[in-house]
Amino acid sequence: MTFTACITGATSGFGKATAEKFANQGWHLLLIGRREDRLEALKAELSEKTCVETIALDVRDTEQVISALSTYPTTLAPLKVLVNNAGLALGTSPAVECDLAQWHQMIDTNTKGLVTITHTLLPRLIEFGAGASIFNIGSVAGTYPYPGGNVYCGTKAFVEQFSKAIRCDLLGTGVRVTNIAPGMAESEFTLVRTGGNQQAHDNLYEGANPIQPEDIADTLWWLANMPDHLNVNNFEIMPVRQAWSPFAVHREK
Ligand code: NDP
Ligand code: 8X3
Repeated sequence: MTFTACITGATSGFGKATAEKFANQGWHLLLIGRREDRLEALKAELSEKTCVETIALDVRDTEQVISALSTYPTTLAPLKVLVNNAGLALGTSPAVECDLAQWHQMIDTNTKGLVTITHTLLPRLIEFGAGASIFNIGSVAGTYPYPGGNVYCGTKAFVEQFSKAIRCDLLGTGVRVTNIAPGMAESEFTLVRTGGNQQAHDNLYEGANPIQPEDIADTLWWLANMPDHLNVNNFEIMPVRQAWSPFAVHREK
């Protein structure tokens, strides 16, 4: 039997790698992102292997999300997996120096957008029943705060708690929910966060052997294929070369 995965943020990084992974395994895909040219290029690449539909939209646009997803493409198999991956960090400044518009964009994308997509597609996942999965891409930033993480950390804490809370509501439906919390991963994430600073990107990942998007795609594939009676609540994954620091202490002289 063929299934469909809906992946938000499919134009780059984790989302693109996950689309490729699931397509290689014969799944149908419903791909979402803002950059239409990239969606079309991915569709052209993957359509040789499977059935792909794309929707160019901004997950922050609630009306557009509801309208675009209100009719499910007839070409696609039943929806079994939703990967809520679209998200971003903007800036690394201390809170008082941050741009409020960037804070709002992170909240609107990482939390409000994720909630809108989930609310819109939830009836289809419940209809599928046992074995359906929602994979919410959180972050280690949702658990471990760091300087300059401010609102980004807050949005990812929301993703974790929302994931656990809707599990309570979905009890009895068979639908699974997992918060995936990756650490340092090499994608376009740092370029986006720094406004295109290639040097910052290179410096961050140099010598760190970071997570690659394909690692997350493999993880999601493994989770999607777990026996139906199991739910991984929280999946935290870091590069071996990344760990925690001691608490910072400000000492008065
Ligand atoms: P990328 O920047 O490579 O990918 C982000 C994706 O999100 C893009 O496809 C982008 O597409 C999409 N996106 C961003 N804003 C919107 C929007 N408003 N509407 C629709 N799509 C949007 O980064 P990653 O692959 O690394 O990030 C994927 C997720 O993983 C994010 O939620 C991120 O917070 C999380 N994460 C990343 C880590 C890392 O170190 N890289 C670690 C832990 C978590 P487009 O611009 O075309 O809309
Ligand atoms: C991305 C990982 O550590 O840059 O979510 O916040 S981190």
